[in-house]
Amino acid sequence: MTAAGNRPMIDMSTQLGRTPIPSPVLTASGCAAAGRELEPFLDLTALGAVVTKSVLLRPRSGRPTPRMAETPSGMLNSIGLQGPGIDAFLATDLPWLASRGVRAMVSIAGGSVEEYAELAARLRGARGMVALEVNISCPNVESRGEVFACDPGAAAAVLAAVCSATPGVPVYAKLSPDVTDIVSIARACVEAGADGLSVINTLLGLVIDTDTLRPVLAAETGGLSGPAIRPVAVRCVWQIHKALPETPILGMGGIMTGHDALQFILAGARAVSVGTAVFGDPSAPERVHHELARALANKGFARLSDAVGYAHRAASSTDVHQVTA
Ligand code: RRO
Repeated sequence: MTAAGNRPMIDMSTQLGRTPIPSPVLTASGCAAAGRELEPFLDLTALGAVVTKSVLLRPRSGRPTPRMAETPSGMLNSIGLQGPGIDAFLATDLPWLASRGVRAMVSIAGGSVEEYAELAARLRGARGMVALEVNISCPNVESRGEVFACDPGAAAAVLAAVCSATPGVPVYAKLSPDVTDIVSIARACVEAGADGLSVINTLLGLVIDTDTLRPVLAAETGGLSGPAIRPVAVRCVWQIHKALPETPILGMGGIMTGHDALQFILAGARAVSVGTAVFGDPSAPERVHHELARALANKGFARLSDAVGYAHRAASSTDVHQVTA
């Protein structure tokens, strides 16, 4: 393996849908607003894309505080879709990303199929947007009935509406792990027109304070993220890639290092999002890119694409990738 300076020469390019991106590492929705707060810490243009906090039609203040709690190897949030709404997003956040040449994967969320469709229509042709992530899996909504990702029919209705409103833009459906059969939801989204799948959102959790004898979060339940959920996320990517090998997957859930990212790639993801890690290390997405390149080189891969889904192959005694450099 050749190396430039300390950096291995690995082809790290990949795609969002059919759109080429130079790095498989993206930010994760919800962990850095529209990306501006990460600018002092890393080169945002070198990332695959910045995935923005889910935007709604109208501004929203979110759920009451406290709305974050530490958990073993993770954290629980009940932000509740706080954000400026689509008008401010289109006037301020997206132009800021576009002016700096940062690729934006725009995350949208709504309370009805019509709201999702309207958001998609508002975003049609927006400068700087390279893909849409349709968040149908936020756990912090008023009722579980609003979690479209828990029902194949509801998930498909949202994806069909969004895809017909934004022709030509790769559309990813963000799935929830809190279902019995994630493959059936994934399949419904793809059959409805989704170009790819974001796997996974947070898991619904609860922490109780043993001093106050009450839930720590004002909203009671919240979404669990961080390394604690990584094996669940890798399992979901694995199951979906096995059933739908041609469908691009953006994997996420507790990625802290390049080796964590490599697990997702080997399970079948073509790209990954780094989320909770940025709270402790805002440069984590850039670091994970370089660590992933090194981990791939150490296993003898010349291209990221050769490693996608590799763990599904039967092991062989002549397997060059078993050699650690
Ligand atoms: O805003 C949130 O509370 C939130 C969202 Br939209 C989501 O998709 N996942 C999450 O854990 N929190």
